[in-house]
Amino acid sequence: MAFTWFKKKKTETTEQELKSAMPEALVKPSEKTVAASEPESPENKQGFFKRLKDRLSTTRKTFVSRMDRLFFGKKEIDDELLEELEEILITSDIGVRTTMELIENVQEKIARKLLNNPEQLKEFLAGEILRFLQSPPPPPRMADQKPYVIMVVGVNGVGKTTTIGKIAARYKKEGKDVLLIAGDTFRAAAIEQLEIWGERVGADVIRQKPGSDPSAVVFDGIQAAQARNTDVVIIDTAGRLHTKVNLMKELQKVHRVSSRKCSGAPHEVLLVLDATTGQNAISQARVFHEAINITGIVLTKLDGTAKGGIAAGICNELKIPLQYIGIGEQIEDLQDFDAREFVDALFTL
Ligand SMILES: Nc1nc2c(ncn2[C@@H]2O[C@H](COP(=O)(O)OP(=O)(O)O)[C@@H](O)[C@H]2O)c(=O)[nH]1
Ligand SMILES: [Mg+2]
Repeated sequence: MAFTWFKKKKTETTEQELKSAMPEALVKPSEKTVAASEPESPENKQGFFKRLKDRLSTTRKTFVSRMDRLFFGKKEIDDELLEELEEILITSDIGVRTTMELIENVQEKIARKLLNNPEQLKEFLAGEILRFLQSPPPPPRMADQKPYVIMVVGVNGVGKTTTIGKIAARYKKEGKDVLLIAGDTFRAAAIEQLEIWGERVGADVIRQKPGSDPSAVVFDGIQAAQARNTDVVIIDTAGRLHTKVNLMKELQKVHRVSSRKCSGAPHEVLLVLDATTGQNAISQARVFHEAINITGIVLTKLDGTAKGGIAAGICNELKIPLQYIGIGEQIEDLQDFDAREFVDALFTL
């Protein structure tokens, strides 16, 4: 879907303003979810976009619709309007730093007479948010690497194991063999949960008993993948240990063991962040990124949260590629992050 928002003519914008000023109950109910097994073919692109839009509806309501209501019927950009705008941006969890940057850019444009009314201001904001979201793209996948090793990290409960299941399902759909490694040995339930996902998607799980050394499980797992000529290996890791220092040391060791066992591995280190935690996600990312080099971020639970603005803060403040977004608990609820689509989904009614 094209990013048509900028090009809307005056008449269309007015219609849109009216629509967004309507009470929420009058707004069309969200579209239905598409079926679980639908492949990401061009014909289904629209279905995927609809689902994204549907799942981002809470963020859209608290962010863009509030902005629309603030701008509705106003002819000028005054200090009061800017103050309210700042509050909307902060409460949408775009982040203090990114909000300040946005407001400063807006003020500069106003001073240079380049922004003269709220309509232009909204266009400018959508463009700036798109610019923030266009963070560096994830490094290209090395298709010739076998096994291709993906390590998944993040604090407890953010959605690591669920994301692993979803990613495994995608690779399986492409016809690849996938092996999962139960590196979260800290909790017995974590191993069982990964096994359930393994069964669901048809991937073997390499595990040892709870409490064993995760690096040993990873060593075994990669060895098994090499022996079986497996295409993709995904490593689950712990999100909590007795201390944060211990956790980081353990992750560094898992990283080291993977690269020793398989040159270039882990080829991807994905950090999973939970959108509902808002600003906390940014501080988590800093801690993990300092300990191990994160290659991509997975932002989960964007469905049902009003804090989706965090995506812009993450991209702008961390400069780590936002690779996937999680928009639900089901297998199909993982999408490649596409900045343009994301802005479209937020700004179009
Ligand atoms: N709504 C929603 N829930 C999610 C998403 N991803 C994961 N979850 C849920 O978050 C909870 C914790 O997930 P889990 O994978 O166990 O997290 P882990 O501790 O990091 O491995 C589970 O109830 C998942 O179903 C998502 O994108 N949207
Ligand atoms: Mg887990």
